[in-house]
Amino acid sequence: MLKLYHNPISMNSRRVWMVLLEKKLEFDLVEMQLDGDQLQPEFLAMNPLHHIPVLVDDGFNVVESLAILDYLEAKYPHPPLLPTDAKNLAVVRMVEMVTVNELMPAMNPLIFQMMGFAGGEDTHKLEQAKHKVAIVLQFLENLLGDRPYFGSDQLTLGDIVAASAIPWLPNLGFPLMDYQKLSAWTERLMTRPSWQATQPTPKMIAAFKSRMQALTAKQ
Ligand SMILES: N[C@@H](CCC(=O)N[C@@H](CS)C(=O)NCC(=O)O)C(=O)O
Repeated sequence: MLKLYHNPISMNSRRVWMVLLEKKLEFDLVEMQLDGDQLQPEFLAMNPLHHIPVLVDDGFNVVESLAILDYLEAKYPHPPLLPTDAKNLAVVRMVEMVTVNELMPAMNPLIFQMMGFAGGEDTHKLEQAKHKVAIVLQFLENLLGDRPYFGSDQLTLGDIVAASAIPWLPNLGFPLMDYQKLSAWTERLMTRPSWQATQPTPKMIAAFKSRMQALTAKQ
């Protein structure tokens, strides 16, 4: 049985969880609190970098969310979540990489500010972050074009990776109405059972927020 070590608030874990659901695989979820449990020897033995998500498949440990998605796609190819055409595949990979390498790091200071974590009040950093988010959103809007999903008429890994981040943006001061295609795409994603089943509740967000406030205040 597949086992996913995750936390329900983690965007990096959520994309793996969504793919498991989209592929209708059977799996167990192990919820990590990230309050130090990720530093325990049993967890470090699976991932010495102490990050979730970790997927365990029959004794094989896979770390790094994008590597996990590729593993799942290769091992469980139905339904396919990667296009084969060169340009469409490039679009999917661009969305994955730009989300993880550009958008999410830019969202971090905004999340820190929203959550009231220590260090979330650096105005210069916040302005830079907002500028970067706006550039990424316009880039993704153009990349989506008139198709329902990134690089495809069907859901792809690109959509799932972007979906783990973009729907948070209205809470961070980026209403998506300036990006009409992305806004319609977000609505489309939100109707999917895999999105709905993995959406953290306000109670989970509040619990995570107070845990992190306590942790960041200690540092
Ligand atoms: N590049 C990694 C990032 C994973 C990551 O940053 N996970 C965070 C939660 S979202 C984590 O485990 N933080 C706890 C820690 O690093 O100790 C991936 O995509 O899987």
